[in-house]
Amino acid sequence: MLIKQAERIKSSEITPKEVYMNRRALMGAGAAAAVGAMLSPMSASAATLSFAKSRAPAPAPITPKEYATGYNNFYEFGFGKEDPANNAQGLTTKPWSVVVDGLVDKPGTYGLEDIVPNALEERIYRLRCVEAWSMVIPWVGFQLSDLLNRVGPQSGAKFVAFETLVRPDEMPGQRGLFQSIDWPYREGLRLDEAMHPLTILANGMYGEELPNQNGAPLRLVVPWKYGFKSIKSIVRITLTDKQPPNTWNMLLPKEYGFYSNVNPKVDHPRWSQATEQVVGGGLFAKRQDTLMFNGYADEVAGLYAGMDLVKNY
Ligand SMILES: Nc1nc2c(c(=O)[nH]1)N[C@H]1C(S)=C(S)[C@@H](COP(=O)(O)O)O[C@H]1N2
Ligand SMILES: [Mo]
Repeated sequence: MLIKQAERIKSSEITPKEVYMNRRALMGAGAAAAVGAMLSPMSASAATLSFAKSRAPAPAPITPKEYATGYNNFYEFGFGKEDPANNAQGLTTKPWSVVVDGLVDKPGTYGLEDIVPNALEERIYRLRCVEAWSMVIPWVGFQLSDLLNRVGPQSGAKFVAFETLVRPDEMPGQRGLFQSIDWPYREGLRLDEAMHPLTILANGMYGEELPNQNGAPLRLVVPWKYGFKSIKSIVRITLTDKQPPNTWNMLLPKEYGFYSNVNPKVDHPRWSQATEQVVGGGLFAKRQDTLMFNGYADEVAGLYAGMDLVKNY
């Protein structure tokens, strides 16, 4: 695994710490509304989001922003870790709409402004990639349950399926003759996982609008599951009675399951999942132990009571 080295990051990519801290202090002082109602199609690119402080447990330290925005997986923009930051800048994210369909009372094509509520929250979550690296990211967003409750899941709905944009002209990873991935990138959750209060849709991070390489303008974040469950740049959300297909399971079913809960005791067939490399922790940072459900066992273990987590990997 390659870790981006500090000297290779342009200083222009880095938000000076005082600016970031001042902005946070401003928010804390209740000035959030004055900072602006962001994310409207008209908002400036450097918009700041307004949000409430998280009450969720905050793991520390937060990954430096230049790593979280410079070392990414977003295969629509290429397989390399720096490809998304290099290739996603031209993605059109405004306007943006999301199709909500399937077993819901209020299906439709919703503009992003109708999906994102006025009240946003900051959630500082661990992100554990199945490739055994991790970060700690301050997301800005809202509970997926908030949206699902607004559209009204019908009684037969048991799963939620998600799809990413397909746009080969702006997504170079979707071009070319030899495509192993059957686009769109797809993911899914059981309805109770989707309704869990830790499951969010994020439209920002580090107090700002979500960068394209991190899944702008709207991505899922499910902190107790491997990172690939947290699907980016969502254009479709479908309530269904059947377990939906998910991209990595379609590609390599023996290696990647539907559940993909972080589990240090269930190794990937080709590597151990017992430990992880902290990205941005310094070149000589020791690997740290991976925690069951990525440290969120108190909150989510109950969802899997009685399930065999070796079979349901
Ligand atoms: N559409 C889409 N979503 C995706 C991916 C992808 O390739 N395409 N990669 C996943 C993987 S493997 C990880 S680890 C996370 C990385 O999120 P980040 O780049 O914001 O850290 O996004 C996930 N969501
Ligand atoms: Mo990942």
